[in-house]
Amino acid sequence: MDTEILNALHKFKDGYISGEELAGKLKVSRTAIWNHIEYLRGQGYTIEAHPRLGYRLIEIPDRLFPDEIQRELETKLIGKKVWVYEKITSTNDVASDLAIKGEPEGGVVFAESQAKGRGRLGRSWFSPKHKGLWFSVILRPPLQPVYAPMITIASSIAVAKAIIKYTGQSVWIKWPNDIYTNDKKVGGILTEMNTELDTIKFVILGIGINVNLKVDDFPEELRDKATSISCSRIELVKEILGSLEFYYKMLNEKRWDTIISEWKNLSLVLGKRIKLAQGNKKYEGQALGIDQQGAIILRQDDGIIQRLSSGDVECF
Ligand code: BTX
Repeated sequence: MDTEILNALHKFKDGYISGEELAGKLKVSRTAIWNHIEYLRGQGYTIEAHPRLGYRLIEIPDRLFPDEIQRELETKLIGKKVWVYEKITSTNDVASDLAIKGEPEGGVVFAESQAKGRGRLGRSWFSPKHKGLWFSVILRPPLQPVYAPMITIASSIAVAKAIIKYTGQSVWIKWPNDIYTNDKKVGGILTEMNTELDTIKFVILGIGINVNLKVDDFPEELRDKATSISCSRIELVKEILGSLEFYYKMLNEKRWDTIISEWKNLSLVLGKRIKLAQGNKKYEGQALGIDQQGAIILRQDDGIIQRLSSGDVECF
């Protein structure tokens, strides 16, 4: 019922819809409509009630309500089913449990905050309440596990492009999984995979983007290196889900050349001198590009070409 009332309010957003019309459409009393309007107001919706004209939706709250995420969402797969939690450990864990239970691909788990949001190698990911997009997508790509790093690459392009399109800001990808703007990290991707023999059973694509955080909201140790974008989370997430679907299709069609060339246009490291750390191992040289399995190609000063599939990069 609340969904139907919301749909009607959205439809008549530029004008009013009378209580009588709403009651007629939904076959309930005007008092019932009023009660639902009050409930929606309690949820944070600003709804004007005019004695003669009826109701008008003024503003939606900054909350990741499934109704708002899915409204006019132009995807066929990603986000057709969503779960939204106020607080959970990590969206990757919850999405993984769902995938193990057989949930098909395309489902997305969102959290308004994460108690144990994580990055690569067990690092923690700061995920404060209502100040970002913390979500995980269940995917079942028909690819061999060696191509899994390409899922991170394609998704980083999808996220970067969606942010550029929606905010107009310059956004870059720092290989392999970070999203940068203004020389600081604004988001990251954590791709976790469950395999069987030589096939991927499922992938959990975890995405974290800082939205509407102020400098002081970050813990001290992140202030110099992290940043945030300011925009409507709901609108941005719809843009991202659409973009993810587009690049996921490209990935499943193995259009590696297109993915690599799009990555090059957005890369923060391409052509630069970089230091790459892989645990205790350190490499240094010029980043020449990535290959079809998402590995970075590095030319060392001694001329040796290294192909590295993971690591932390520092640019000069
Ligand atoms: P990463 O290993 O590349 O980066 C982790 C590092 O980033 C941390 O050690 C810290 O220095 C820094 N950092 C932590 N939180 C933030 C933040 N909010 N903004 C900027 N820098 C930060 C990056 O891993 C992958 C992150 C994926 C996060 C998503 S959120 C939804 C999903 N669930 C989950 O638990 N993780 C993913």
